[in-house]
Amino acid sequence: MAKSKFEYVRNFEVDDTCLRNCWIVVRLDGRNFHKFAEQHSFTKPNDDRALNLMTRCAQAVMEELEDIVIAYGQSDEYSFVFQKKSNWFKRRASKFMTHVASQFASSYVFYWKDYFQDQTLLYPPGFDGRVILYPSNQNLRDYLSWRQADCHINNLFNTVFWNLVQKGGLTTSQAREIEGRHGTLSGDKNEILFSEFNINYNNEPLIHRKGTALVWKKIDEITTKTIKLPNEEKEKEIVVTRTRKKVTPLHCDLIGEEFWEEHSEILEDDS
Ligand code: DGT
Ligand code: MG
Ligand code: MG
Ligand code: MG
Repeated sequence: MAKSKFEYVRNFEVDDTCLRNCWIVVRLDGRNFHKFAEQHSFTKPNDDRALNLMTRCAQAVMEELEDIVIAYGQSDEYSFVFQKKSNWFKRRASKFMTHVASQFASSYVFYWKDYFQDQTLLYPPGFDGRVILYPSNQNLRDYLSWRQADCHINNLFNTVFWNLVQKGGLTTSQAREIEGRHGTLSGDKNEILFSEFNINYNNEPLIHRKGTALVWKKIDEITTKTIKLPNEEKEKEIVVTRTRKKVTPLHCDLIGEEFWEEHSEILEDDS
């Protein structure tokens, strides 16, 4: 086909191909969720409806898009890790970022009512996205460890803070003052929870302490099928086992070795 004289404008598009052999991570984060959580009456410090909705959206992203090997989420954020050999959309960063963000955001609205039966969605939420490339397995593990450590630090802080307010009857500024006095030492925060509220932090729900990792798990799907053999009169029932891959949520430690030994397939292709 003959080219129009306008065709040259295409040359203004820039190349944003992700470097080969690197893990491609897309992280989304809710836009102004401080306000969104207030307006939709999220429970403090953790709203399980909101956390489970985030995970439902991440599951949709993993199932709809190609090549995601693991996702990790906490608070209003989710990270998606694409295979280092992925050639999806010729590794164009903008394609990865925009497909993840739009699929996630539309899922958030689509599945809202399944998690918030008594709370209408008051306005359309938005999510920002970024792409980060990690050249080594260690870098990728450190990235996920960083996000999980962030989950832990924030959750410990928030658990102390909201116990001081909700059960201790302190004002938010008094609670902030006490947390400030104890600095960032987690031992001190554990101590406040135990001595003041008889809470052992280690018994708090794993989903709040560890966040949520989504991985592919092989499951055997057993069904029965009715077949008719050519030489036989009667139909026959046979059992068929099919192995399918299913997205599965886990609330476990990602920092130590155990997870990576148990799920060695995630990092396996290290060439
Ligand atoms: P941004 O990301 O710069 O647009 O601003 P925010 O407000 O989204 O800030 P961010 O992402 O650093 O912090 C997440 C906010 O979301 C934080 O203020 C608390 C809120 N949030 C997340 N999960 C929950 C929850 O389960 N319960 C409540 N009450 N709030 C939550
Ligand atoms: Mg942000
Ligand atoms: Mg946010
Ligand atoms: Mg956030």
